[in-house]
Amino acid sequence: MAITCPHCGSQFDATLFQFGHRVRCHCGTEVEYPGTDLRAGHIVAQGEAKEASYEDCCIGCLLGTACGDILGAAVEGSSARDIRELYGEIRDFAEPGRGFGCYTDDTQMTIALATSLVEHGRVDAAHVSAKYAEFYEIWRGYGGAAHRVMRLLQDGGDYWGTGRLQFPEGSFGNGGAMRIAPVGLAYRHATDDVLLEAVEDALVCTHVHTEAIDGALVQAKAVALAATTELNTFDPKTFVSALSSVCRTDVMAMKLRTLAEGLHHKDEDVYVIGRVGNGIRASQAVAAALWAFLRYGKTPEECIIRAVGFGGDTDTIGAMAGALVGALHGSSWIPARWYDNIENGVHGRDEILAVGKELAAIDVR
Ligand code: R7I
Ligand code: MG
Ligand code: MG
Repeated sequence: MAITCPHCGSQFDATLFQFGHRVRCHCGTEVEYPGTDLRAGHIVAQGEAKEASYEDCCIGCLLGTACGDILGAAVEGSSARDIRELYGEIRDFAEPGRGFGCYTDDTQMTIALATSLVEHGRVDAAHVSAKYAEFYEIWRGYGGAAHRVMRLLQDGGDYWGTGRLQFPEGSFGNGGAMRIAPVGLAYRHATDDVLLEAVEDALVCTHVHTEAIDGALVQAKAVALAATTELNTFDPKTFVSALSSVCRTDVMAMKLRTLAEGLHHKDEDVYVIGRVGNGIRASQAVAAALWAFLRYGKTPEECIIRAVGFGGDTDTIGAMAGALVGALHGSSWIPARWYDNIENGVHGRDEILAVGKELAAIDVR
């Protein structure tokens, strides 16, 4: 798309609007990003039930990931209390240093995985590992071990070995779960065993620890269920009990039990998050994102805002909660103040939309 400078008439490629909604023309004029007409008239009020097409669920899932990631990135590592005292609620994107509207590793790896699925038709460990390395940008805020792994993969390292470089049993970090949503979409009709194998292959170059795999498996299954659930039949209690049957570790099973009890007793967020955690461990961040979804999934924008408000690994919890509400609701709920400000350069918003569309055609069983 070309954008015209209102002062001198020069034309810009829209990809120049990578980090914000303004660009400076050579004549000195600040040219505003005009937004997009793709979504004109599609903003739906919070809580308004609207069935989305499956294609829109895929787009919503990827864009929801980006929105949660960008919203949470400004306060990653802050406690819920600090967020509350300093900001009240985080409802708008902020400038975290990387650039306004700029996503982090969570979204970057999610788009890489989605792209690999679209190109290969299913998860292929070699293909997807190479794709992560191709998309990798050092300044996106990757976890400690990821940098070394990505550099080794870029230099032709063996993806079967890189997952144990830092820790002998592999990383229990949430870097697998944070990016797994596209697998849930593409394998929505697969058996749990087929889904598990896909999750393991999508994670093998970075996360081989059983907790990291189990967290990602639960998140993938949750996305698959959300994307195939009719909005008006979404029932949090049924949803969490369906997840209990796929998890394979005691730690994840216990967290899911805590969520089910929390729903049953109508527990406060602070109590539930205090029990399941909000940290970098896969089981913690997955449980926290799921709690946001179970508790606030009917109101998607609110769900992401609450997820970020839980504190801790806020970009990741926000990204995973965003993937879940997007899979359930599609994309029409995304407020313009978020949508218009998602970075839109290389691998940016327009590309996310296009990949989401293509992902919808994949149905591995
Ligand atoms: O899991 P990973 O990709 O990190 C994802 C996080 C998200 O919050 C992103 O938003 C980004 O900020 O990073 O990265 P890893 O390096 O695999 O794991 C992250 C961290 O978890 C490590 O740097 C360790 O501090 C910790 N960790 C472990 N510590 C001790 N023993 C992971 N596994 C272990 C372990 O086995
Ligand atoms: Mg991140
Ligand atoms: Mg994070």
